[in-house]
Amino acid sequence: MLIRHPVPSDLRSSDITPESLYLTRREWLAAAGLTVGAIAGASMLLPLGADAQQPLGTPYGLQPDDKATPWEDVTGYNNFYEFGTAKDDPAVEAKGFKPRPWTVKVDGLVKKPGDYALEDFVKAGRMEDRIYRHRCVEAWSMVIPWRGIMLADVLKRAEPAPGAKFVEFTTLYDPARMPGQRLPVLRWPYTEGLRLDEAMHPLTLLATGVYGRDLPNQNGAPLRLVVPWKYGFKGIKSIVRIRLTDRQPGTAWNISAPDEYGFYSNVNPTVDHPRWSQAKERRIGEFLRRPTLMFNGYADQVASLYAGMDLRRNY
Ligand SMILES: Nc1nc2c(c(=O)[nH]1)N[C@H]1C(S)=C(S)[C@@H](COP(=O)(O)O)O[C@H]1N2
Ligand SMILES: [Mo]
Repeated sequence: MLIRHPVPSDLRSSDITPESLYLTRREWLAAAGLTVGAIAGASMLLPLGADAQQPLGTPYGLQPDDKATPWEDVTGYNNFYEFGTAKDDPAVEAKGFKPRPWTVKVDGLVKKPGDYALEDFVKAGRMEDRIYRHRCVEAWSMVIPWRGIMLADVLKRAEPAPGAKFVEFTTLYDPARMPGQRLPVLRWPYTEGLRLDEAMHPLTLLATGVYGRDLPNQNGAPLRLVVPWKYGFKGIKSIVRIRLTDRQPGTAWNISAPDEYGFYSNVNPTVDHPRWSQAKERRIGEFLRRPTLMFNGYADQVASLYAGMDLRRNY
């Protein structure tokens, strides 16, 4: 079963490569009797047994040898310091977290601020399944089938005021439910930020699910940001507030180590982290390291946002 999704107009279908979880690209093309052009925009398939196959979503910016990272890794190898600093902590420590009921506040420089129950909040946009590359600043990567809505739709509903230039996101602050917040590892609550044009970009998602299911707690239930051309820490989890501002907001990692983590944090293989190279990455589940791509492979879609900027200074 193949499904087709419409693609935002500024994403060319030639940028989208179909892949399958269980066949190589060549085998899959041969089996389907199709050429690359003919099936651009087709879905990846998740094999659920001999006769049950579920579409994973539309691939965005995937490379020919990219395969969706297995569910076990996507939901078992996480960064979520509110639930511990080891990669296998969040899956265990977040088990009892209750992500509902949940309220999201949209405020700051908007004409229509509001407090929304999650179910109403997501009505701003159309739910989509999209498969994105994910690159962590620690030089590992995954390919993740997200479910979510475009942040642009949420912002349009709020109607940004003329002075709005940035968007600040805030994670829930509740040390009783998020035990990691009792330790001073970061400034709590975790915050993140985007320039308004980055936030409005059609690739920028607010995800509510992964692999066609609601987000597991360890992945940022019930709502988290996904910005596929930036390092993973920009993808703030368990968001309770979205605030528009006229000034660049402080962000958790930039405040904790400004020389190591900048505001932009665009994936850039030519600008190393002070303590390690960013030229290569380890795809979780693979042995050999892969070269890292400029803007994580999304340069055609996003490089124009940074025209004329020195990306070495604005890291
Ligand atoms: N609130 C919050 N959001 C967060 C983090 C965190 O510690 N707290 N970790 C970030 C980092 S470093 C990464 S790589 C991604 C990991 O998302 P994943 O566990 O779903 O792969 O979440 C980001 N969002
Ligand atoms: Mo990360």
